Amino acid sequence: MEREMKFGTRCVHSGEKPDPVYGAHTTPIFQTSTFVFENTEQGAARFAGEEAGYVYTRIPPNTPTHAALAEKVADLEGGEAGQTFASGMAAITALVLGHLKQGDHLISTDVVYGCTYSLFLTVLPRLGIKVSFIDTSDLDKVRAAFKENTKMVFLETPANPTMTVCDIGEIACMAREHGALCVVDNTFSTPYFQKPLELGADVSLSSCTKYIGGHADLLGGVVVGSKDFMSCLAPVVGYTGGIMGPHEAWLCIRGLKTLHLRMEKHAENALEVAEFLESHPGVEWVRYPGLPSHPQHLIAKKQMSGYSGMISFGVRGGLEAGRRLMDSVRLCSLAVSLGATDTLIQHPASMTHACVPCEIRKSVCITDELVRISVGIEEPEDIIADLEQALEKI
Ligand code: LCS
Repeated sequence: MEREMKFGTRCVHSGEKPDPVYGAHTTPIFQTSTFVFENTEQGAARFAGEEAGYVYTRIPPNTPTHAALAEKVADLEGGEAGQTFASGMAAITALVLGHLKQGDHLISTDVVYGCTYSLFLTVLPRLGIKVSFIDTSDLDKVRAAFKENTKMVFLETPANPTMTVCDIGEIACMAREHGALCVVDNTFSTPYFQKPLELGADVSLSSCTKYIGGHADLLGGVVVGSKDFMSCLAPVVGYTGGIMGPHEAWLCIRGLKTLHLRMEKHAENALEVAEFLESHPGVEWVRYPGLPSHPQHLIAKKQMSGYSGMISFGVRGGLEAGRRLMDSVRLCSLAVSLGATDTLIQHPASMTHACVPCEIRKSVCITDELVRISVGIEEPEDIIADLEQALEKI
């Protein structure tokens, strides 16, 4: 049996081979909207799905650049096939529109990225799809939420921005018993630290805008699942058209070549920053899955091989003190998004999760004092020194 290469080697090599025409070592950017057929018979066969090949960039497999990226991410996630999208939200939209229909029921983690929340809260009900937002860290609540028409369970773990962790394996098992698809938003962990499909989920998706691209210079999304599931999703991709640009696909391929190195450094730095914050008298509480004080630390330890670079915390003095902190940082950037080489700090209640109704935010602990930090790959002493001087100003 052929030996499986280690994860870091697969980050560099999976999905890629030298260009068959000119021998270019790196995967070329196929900056084209259409592909030339040899004759009408071939064109018809490609459209009928009787012959594999490229047709038009909106239609999967899009271009060879997209195909290489999809294959690389699918391999890293341990899945059979992947599909790239224009953004994480385009991926989530195609997934729910492709799988759910009027009369279906969706169970979602009650703390998810703000736009995911709004999509589920405002758009799906208009299409006759009912959504239950559940604290998925409580398995009894998840068990009680299933209905006869539950067709999908959508988990975000660790959750944006509270860092709540839920047990993917246990919930995937429940979903299977009820004939529902288990989807995990793996954006915060990446397949380097967490492999939802190996834990039993059916689909793993990520916003490539974050750690996969890794450098805060692109928007993208990706979905990975079985070949059968992805071939059902493919027509919806063509119909909805939220396609990644070829240049972004190429940037993601380049970003992924260092995923293993970046994630190690993000996690190493984040632990140091979390420990610093936890010991600082100006900080009231810290949530980082790698700290023993995290309420689901043991579940995180069971299903993640590392804890990534995201931390949330509350400053003593509440919202006003938090604002002063965020307005005083110098090295860290006051910006939304996450998973960049650079450290980013932001205020979810007024920024990424401002679209979540206030009473719902409060009920799921996205409190006004919560500050979220995406720890970059700078040297940790410098990040800590910046936070220390900003904390002096609160
Ligand atoms: N899933 C998660 C967990 C996210 O954090 C985001 C974006 C998305 C999906 C959507 O991805 P996008 O469409 O932006 O590629 N999260 C953001 C955040 O926390 N700040 O800005 C965007």
